[in-house]
Amino acid sequence: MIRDVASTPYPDQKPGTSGLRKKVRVFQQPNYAENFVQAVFDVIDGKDGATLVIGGDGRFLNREVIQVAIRIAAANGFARVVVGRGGILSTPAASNLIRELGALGGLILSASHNPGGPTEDFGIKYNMANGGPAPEKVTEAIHARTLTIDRWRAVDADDLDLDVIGESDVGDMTVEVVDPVASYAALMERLFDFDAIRAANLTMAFDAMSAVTGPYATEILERRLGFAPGTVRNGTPLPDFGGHHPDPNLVHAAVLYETMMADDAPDFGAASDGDGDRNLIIGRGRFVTPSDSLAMLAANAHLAPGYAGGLKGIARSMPTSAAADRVAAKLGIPAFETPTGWKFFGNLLDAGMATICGEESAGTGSDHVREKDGLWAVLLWLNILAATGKSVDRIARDHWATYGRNYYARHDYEGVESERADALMAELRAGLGDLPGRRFGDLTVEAADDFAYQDPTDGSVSRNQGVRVLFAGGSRVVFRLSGTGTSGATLRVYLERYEAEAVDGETNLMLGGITAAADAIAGIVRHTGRTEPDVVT
Ligand code: VG1
Ligand code: CO
Repeated sequence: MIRDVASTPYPDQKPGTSGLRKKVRVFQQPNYAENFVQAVFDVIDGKDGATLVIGGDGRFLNREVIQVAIRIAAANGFARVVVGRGGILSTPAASNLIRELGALGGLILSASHNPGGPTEDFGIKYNMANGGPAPEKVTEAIHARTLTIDRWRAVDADDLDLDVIGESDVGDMTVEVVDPVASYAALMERLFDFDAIRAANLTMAFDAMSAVTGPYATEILERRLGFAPGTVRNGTPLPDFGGHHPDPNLVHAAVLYETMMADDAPDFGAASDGDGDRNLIIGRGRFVTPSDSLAMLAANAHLAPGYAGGLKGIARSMPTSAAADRVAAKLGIPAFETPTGWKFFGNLLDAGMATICGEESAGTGSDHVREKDGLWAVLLWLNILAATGKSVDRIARDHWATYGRNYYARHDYEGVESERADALMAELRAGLGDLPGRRFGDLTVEAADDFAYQDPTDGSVSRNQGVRVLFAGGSRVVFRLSGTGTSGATLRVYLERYEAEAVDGETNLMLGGITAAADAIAGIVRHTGRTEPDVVT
């Protein structure tokens, strides 16, 4: 029944910020997905008799890799695989299922906000028993195993029908196809006051970007909360996301932005990404940056039943603006600064040190699961709007009046030649010691370093997590290379300026001096040949 298939290693199976992401064509090479899945199973303990959750965002190759992973899981000792109907599970719903079922872990098949289709991207990520992405020591062990692997094992079995709810056997293992939405929607009903949201009679537009949140948003927003039919746009998951980038930002969700800036805009607008863990928040006439959203959600979370007891702490990734730190200070709770990527929040959440976490890249979440959660952020915003009776714009203005405003933008330079991007970062790192005291326009460098993080729960240290240049007065610029791209390098430049009083400025104008300083410090034009970023978020 169980077959060992001889194989040879691929040199490029190093997981990045969030799992292994490659072009579909790379994943289609013989043994490529099989090697990686087997390497995961070779590294993790406790498979005998255990449950594994499998699901993905519905992109091209999702179903094929699920069938392969089921056959390999059956040959590696698992007793049970639970898979979402149609192969669908949003990343936060997968995290929730792992936790609810007491599973050993889960395979999440997604390249998240990256485009999908035969010539675009695919990805595989392993999550642990706590429902969160494998920490660095595990992803490093998986990578090491991919470099020595010489076989993968599978049971001989036909493809399963993933579209019918129910159980079947694959070898000695049971596979259960479940409704991907039910237990996630029930969790949301426990956290938020659905009656109050319904009673507030708000209007809304939600763009699911032809990705995984369509079925979740339709069930929760339209069926359970009573928003009008048609509130959810692009609600059917498509293997190529309709040819778009399922990245909820002002560039790729431009249609939603226009809707929300119009005179007849609904009260609230939101979007989510390919795998459902990101969120974009736009009120009528008011875009809220993800860093501000984190701070505003944290400041008001106690208005939702799930957080009525208050927060234990707030964690943000290093490039995320310090707006959330000011909320933590006011609440008298700890603020944590971690490297980019959700895997660094897991230990803080498990230890009960933080309740709400967030990233500037439109990820926010809490200790209800161990992933960021797009719809969770949308529902918390709706709960806050319902509880306060205020508009999004009013909440933002009131927040800035209390805490001051962290003007913020991220400039992405995409598809830069890797050698050029590496040269830029190397030069930057080499020159860090000379920066303190130097002036750029009216900005004076106070400190500069390459961010390193020591996890307060297990003492593990992660180095080289991005270059920070801090200016006197609380402004800063951060430089790092993306760890989720699949071709060339993406340089991310994060710009931030704090103002206690001047909270009504235009972000572009307010960040002009820092943008100029960023180029003077890093030589962006000189190294990349680019005079403008490709994407500004
Ligand atoms: C990006 C974001 C990071 C996020 C990661 C995964 O990583 O910057 O904040 O955690 O994507 O998000 P990078 O290394 O490209 O900057 V998702 O929604 O793509 O799983
Ligand atoms: Co995502």
